[in-house]
Amino acid sequence: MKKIFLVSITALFSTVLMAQSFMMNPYGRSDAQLLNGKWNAIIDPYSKGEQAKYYQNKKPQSDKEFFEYSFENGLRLDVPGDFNSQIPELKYYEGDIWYQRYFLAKKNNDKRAFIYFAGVSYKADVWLNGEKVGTHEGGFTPFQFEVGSFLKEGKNDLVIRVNNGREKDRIPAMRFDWWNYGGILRDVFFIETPNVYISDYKVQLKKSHKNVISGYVQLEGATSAQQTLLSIPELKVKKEITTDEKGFASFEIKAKPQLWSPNSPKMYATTLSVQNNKISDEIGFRNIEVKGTEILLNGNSVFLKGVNFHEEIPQRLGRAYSQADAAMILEEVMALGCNFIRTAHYPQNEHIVRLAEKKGLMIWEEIPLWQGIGFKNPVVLDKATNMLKEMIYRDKNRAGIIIWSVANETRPNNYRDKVLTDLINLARSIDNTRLVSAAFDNPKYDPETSTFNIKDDISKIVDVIGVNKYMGWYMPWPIDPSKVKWNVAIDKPFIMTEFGCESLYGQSGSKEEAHSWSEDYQEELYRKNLIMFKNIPNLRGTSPWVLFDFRSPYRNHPLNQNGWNRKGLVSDKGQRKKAWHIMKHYYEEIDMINTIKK
Ligand code: GCB
Repeated sequence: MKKIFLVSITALFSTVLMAQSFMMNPYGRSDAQLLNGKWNAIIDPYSKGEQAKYYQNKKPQSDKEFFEYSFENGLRLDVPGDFNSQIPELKYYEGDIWYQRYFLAKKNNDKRAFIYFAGVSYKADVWLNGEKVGTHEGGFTPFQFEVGSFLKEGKNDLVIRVNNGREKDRIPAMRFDWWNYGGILRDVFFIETPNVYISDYKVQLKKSHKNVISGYVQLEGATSAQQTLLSIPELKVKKEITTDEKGFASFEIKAKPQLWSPNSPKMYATTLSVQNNKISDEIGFRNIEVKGTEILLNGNSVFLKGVNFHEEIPQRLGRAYSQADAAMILEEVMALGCNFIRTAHYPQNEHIVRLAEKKGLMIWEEIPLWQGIGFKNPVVLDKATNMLKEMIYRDKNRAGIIIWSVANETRPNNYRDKVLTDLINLARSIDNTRLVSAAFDNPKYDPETSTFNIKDDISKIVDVIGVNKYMGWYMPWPIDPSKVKWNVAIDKPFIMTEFGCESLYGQSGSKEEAHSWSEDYQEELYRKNLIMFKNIPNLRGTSPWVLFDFRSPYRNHPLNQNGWNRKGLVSDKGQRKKAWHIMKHYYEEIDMINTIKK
């Protein structure tokens, strides 16, 4: 039997605890009941519903009464799922949609009750039995409301107004290159817990250690010390943790887990329990660090063989929301030979993140601070802060996540620099076990030296730099690709987080003419970029833009785009383009070189 002993459960743990806006891991709670299915819906383009009190869901009670709305016998929408792709009339709809459903519950004073939403885009107002229970802004992270005091014995009436409009102080803001589907995008749960329950926990390897599991547990509702049991049977960990009167305890435990890595994505069944509340998870243990220009996974240098994708199933036209959707996307990722994904441009659903981790994919996760953000407006910092906290809060137990990214292609100025600096510091203060990054499109080419350089203070404070550069597309090749040099963040790891070009599946044309929109041009562009990559001394990863063609009202060429971004390596119908094979071969070569090095 392995000898496991407790190092300390005192305040060794320095992580800043965040204000809790939702409980960890509804998928691992036996007391969580899904409220998925068909919901009634009302389309409300003039936002009339609040004034007309749709949330009261009234029906005429007398001869004189009538209401100019009804949730019955009208539109029915699937939850989870975006509303835009469910009926043709909603294809480009931006505005309010009201959702309603009933669910059965028991009034029980020994229990606490919550409605938990895994993701609603973009803003949600929630009423239960005619009473407002709360509001949440931000389309890609979970939130919950405690509803015990609103609950009725028997039939309960749940109403949600969802608004997916674009506004200047929203994130993302007015214009961006994807279709931002609206609706109750992800799972909805009704969760009943005991009065004292586990709201949050972190169980990960201690930074730079291979045999110390460290973390914390946070109970809700505790007013006195409690015994919480952390159990990882395969590691013979069975640890009693005593929480303080605020329900908190940090811990460190000696253990020798087999480390998680792409070649061996080992996960351990883990449970936490207090009194009659229990939560199960599967947890991997790994270290991720930067040393000079190397990214070290468990002390070994890794090259990130990546790809970007949106949370979208192009063949079905709509947001990805299920385990089956995650399997479809990630099967295509694995086929390309990847060990890394960038979940562009926002936290994608937990099914994707969890399955990616199981498949051994390292993950770059980011918040949707995408160009054109209203950095001047102080509320934007508050909103971004909240999104970053919620993202890290949700995924801090995922060994697969190695990088938190705070922004994509934002331009330097004092307002933006202040916001990004605050976010980077925040990410580090919440979680010191991962790397912090951002994607930059502003390295500039100097024709005199044939070299790319960057002038951006934010590039100096990230752990790893991500660069999006569309050589051969938005920027014509200034000279032969083999002669283009890079001198960008030369002291740290560099990931080419985006490169690529448009091409319509099946279209043949000149490999030298961008306007051929052909697979041939795309294939040649990939070849040339891979040649140029040899001149990036600190290159530690690549992530082409993008795995699948995706929907985007930004893209209006009538023949070749028609509302689609065509930079996919795979078409919207799932067919692989010629450039896919170039990338696949590149990743195979990297594997071969690594095998020889060993
Ligand atoms: C970018 C953006 C990405 C776009 C892409 C493009 O730089 O980060 O969101 O979709 O370029 O296709 O232009």
